[in-house]
Amino acid sequence: MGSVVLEGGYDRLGDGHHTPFFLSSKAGAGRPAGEGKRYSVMRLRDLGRARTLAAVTLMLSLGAVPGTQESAEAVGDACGATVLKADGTAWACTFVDTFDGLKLNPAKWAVQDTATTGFRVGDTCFKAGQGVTVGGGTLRLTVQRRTPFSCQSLLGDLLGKASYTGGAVSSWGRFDKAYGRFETRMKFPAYTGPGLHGGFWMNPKVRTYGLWPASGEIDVAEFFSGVSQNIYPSLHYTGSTRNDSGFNCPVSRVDQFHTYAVEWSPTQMDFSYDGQVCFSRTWAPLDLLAPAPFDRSFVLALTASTGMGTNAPTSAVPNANVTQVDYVKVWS
Ligand SMILES: [Ca+2]
Repeated sequence: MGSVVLEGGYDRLGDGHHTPFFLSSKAGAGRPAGEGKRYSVMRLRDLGRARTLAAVTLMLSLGAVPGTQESAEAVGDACGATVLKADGTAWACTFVDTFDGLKLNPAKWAVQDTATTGFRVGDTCFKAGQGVTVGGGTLRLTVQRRTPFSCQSLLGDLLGKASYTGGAVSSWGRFDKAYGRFETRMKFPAYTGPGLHGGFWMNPKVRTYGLWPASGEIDVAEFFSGVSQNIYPSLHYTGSTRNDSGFNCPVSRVDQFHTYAVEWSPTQMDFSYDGQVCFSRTWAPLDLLAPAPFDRSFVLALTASTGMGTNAPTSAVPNANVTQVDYVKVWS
C-alpha cells in the first residue's frame, strides 16, 4: 500500500513513506526483545539528575556557586542529560531542536509542500504556510479538514482533489546521518477512530539501492489513529515482512507526551519507547548484504496526515487534529 503517488524523486524531502502491513494483523505477535537493556536509559537519566542534585547540594553547602565543571559534566551537552551507550561511553549530541522559538528553524527543517515535491498521502495535500507552526516549546503539525480542493503538484492538478491539508517537515538538505541514537518526544491527536496517520520516521538521503523499499526506511514511531493503543516501529527493505514491525510497543495515552527512540548500529536496531526497549531487529535483505541498505545517511521526517486503507478517514474525524513535537535529538 504505497503513499507515494509519483515515484522517481518527487518525494524529495525524504518522506516517501509507505503504510506497513500490520493494520490487518493481530497485535501482540511481536517478540519481547532487549529485556536486559530496557531500563538503561531511564536509569542513566535518573543518575544524571541525582548527580546534578548532589553536586548542587554539595556546592551550596560549601558556599560555592553552581555552574562549575562538576555540574556541567552531570548536566551533559546540547542534547541534555548524558545518555550512555551499552559499552558505557557517552553518546555525543549531533543534532537537536527543542522548538523553543517562535517559528520553524529553516536551517534544520524543510516544510513539505506537495506543489514542489509531489508528495501527498491519501486525501491529504501539503501546502506551504499551512499545518506547520512552532510555539510554546513545541512543533505543531495540524491535519485540517477543508472544502475539497485541487492538490497542485509540479505536474498541475494531476493528483486530483484533496479534503485535508497536513503538516510535515523533513531535515532533507539540512541534516542526515547513518548510525547513532535518534529520539523524539511527541504526542499524537486524541481521536481514536480510523483516519489519522503520522509519526517520526527516517528515509534515505539518496536512493543508493533503488526505489522504495530497496534503499530502506526506518520508522521510529508510527501512529495510526485506528489502532492507537500502540505506536509502531518498523524497518522496510527488500524482503522485509511483518516481523520487521514491532507489535510489543503498547503506549498508554498516545495523546500525551512520550519519548520514542532508536539506537541504530551496523548490526541491529533497538527501538525504545519511554526508555524501554520494545523492539530489536536485525535485517537480511534479499538483494543486498547487511548492513545495507541501512549503511547510508538517512534524513529525519515528522509527518501528520490522514491515513489510507483500513485507516482511511471517515466523517467522524475531527476538523482539526494536532500532533505536537517537544524535541528531536540525534547522537553519534
Ligand atoms: Ca520543546
